Amino acid sequence: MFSKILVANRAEIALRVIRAARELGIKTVAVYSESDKTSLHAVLADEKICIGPGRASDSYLNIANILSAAEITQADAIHPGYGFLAENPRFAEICEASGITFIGPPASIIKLMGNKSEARQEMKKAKVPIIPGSDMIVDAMPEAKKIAKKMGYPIILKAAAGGGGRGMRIARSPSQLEEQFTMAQNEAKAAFNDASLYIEKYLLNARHIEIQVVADKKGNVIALGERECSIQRKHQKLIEETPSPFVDERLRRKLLKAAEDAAKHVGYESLGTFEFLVDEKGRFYFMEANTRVQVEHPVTEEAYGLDLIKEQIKIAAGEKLSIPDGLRMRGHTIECRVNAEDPATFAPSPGTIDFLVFPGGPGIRVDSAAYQGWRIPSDYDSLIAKVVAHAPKRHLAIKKMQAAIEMTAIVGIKTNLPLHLAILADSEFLNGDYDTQFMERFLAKNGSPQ
Ligand code: MV4
Repeated sequence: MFSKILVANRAEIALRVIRAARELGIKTVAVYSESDKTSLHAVLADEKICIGPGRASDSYLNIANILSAAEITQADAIHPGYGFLAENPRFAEICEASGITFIGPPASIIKLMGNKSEARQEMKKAKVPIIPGSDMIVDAMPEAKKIAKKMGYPIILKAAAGGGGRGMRIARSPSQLEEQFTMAQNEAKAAFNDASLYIEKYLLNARHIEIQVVADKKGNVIALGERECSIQRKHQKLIEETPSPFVDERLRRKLLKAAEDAAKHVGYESLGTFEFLVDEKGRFYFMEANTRVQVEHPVTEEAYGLDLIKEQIKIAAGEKLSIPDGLRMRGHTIECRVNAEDPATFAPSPGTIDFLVFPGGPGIRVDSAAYQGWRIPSDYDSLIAKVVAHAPKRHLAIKKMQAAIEMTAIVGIKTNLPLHLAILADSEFLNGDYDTQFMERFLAKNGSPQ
């Protein structure tokens, strides 16, 4: 087992990794930027080391600084968390070349899944259904039009180097495609330094459902239920739940089998998430695979009574998968992402937390690095807490979450707590009869609750 893990991340996920490492008896090193001097991850790790200025590209994205920190502190493994360098194959490769274990899949798998167009083709080979679309990168308009005409509109242009909804554009007609194509290419070039686009049929009224996979280095793979992730705004998830109100036992078996087949086909190792779109008829299609721990991993942890981060660390150290094969999820689990943002504009609302009370009690979990008196830096994303509720039934989990959100107090900054309360009271949400267009309809109906 490792003796010291460097956590190449910040805030709640850095704390989450530190907690798991402590339980395993492993020492931790926190890296922090100049704007994170008073952040909890820097305070609670066994050692800390400053890796540069607040701006992420100068600190949490600076590979040389992070590797120097690992060498100085003699860490034998690096946990990248999510975001930042978590899905950078070059970083994973350099870690391995320096004799430091990257806690995640091999660089080759990160690279394969990072190209969303190649990942699609690989899944096709594994006989996992993919959304109808182009077999390759589409570089020119005439070809794009030909493919779109054959599939029928609407279509969606996606950046091969993108993912998570970044660099997507919808076209509903040949003239819209004409308008969007070059813009999408330019955007992809600017955002990812790679203009490559692929095309898919745009599926309306679908659900975004993802499957958690855990795989060890010995070829053992287990798929751990679905997470319903259709409640998103601008491709940022707001609420996730399991089981999905839409997924019955038959569909679940098929989704789990597809994710397991996919993972086995590529020789997957570590934690991974396979994202699917599921249409009204229960037909499902692979969208993309994420080779990191997800923000919403606690939903699966509470449903199965597992610690996925401990599992991930043990797998990276070469241990055999220790999750029993027939493990079943229990009850219903919901997560609300609490963001420091202006409810009217959704703009980040950095500042000092003057007063803070988090909820508790049976079935409530809060993953957060926030504390009273903490000044939230403006350099990073606005996630400040994940509130997770677990109960025997969906309606009870919703009630528990409502009570938990009502009993949360965050003073000094603006948050999306009122938005969560409004969604939890929405009839479409309560029925469980929602899809990826939910937030659009919700905001058109209610405006933005404050
Ligand atoms: C789609 C789609 C419909 N058709 N692709 C968003 C996240 C990224 N992983 C892919 N996403 C989507 N891809 C096709 N071919 C719908 C989504 C999508 C979505 C779209 C609009 C508004 C909200 C959404 C929420 C989840 C997924």
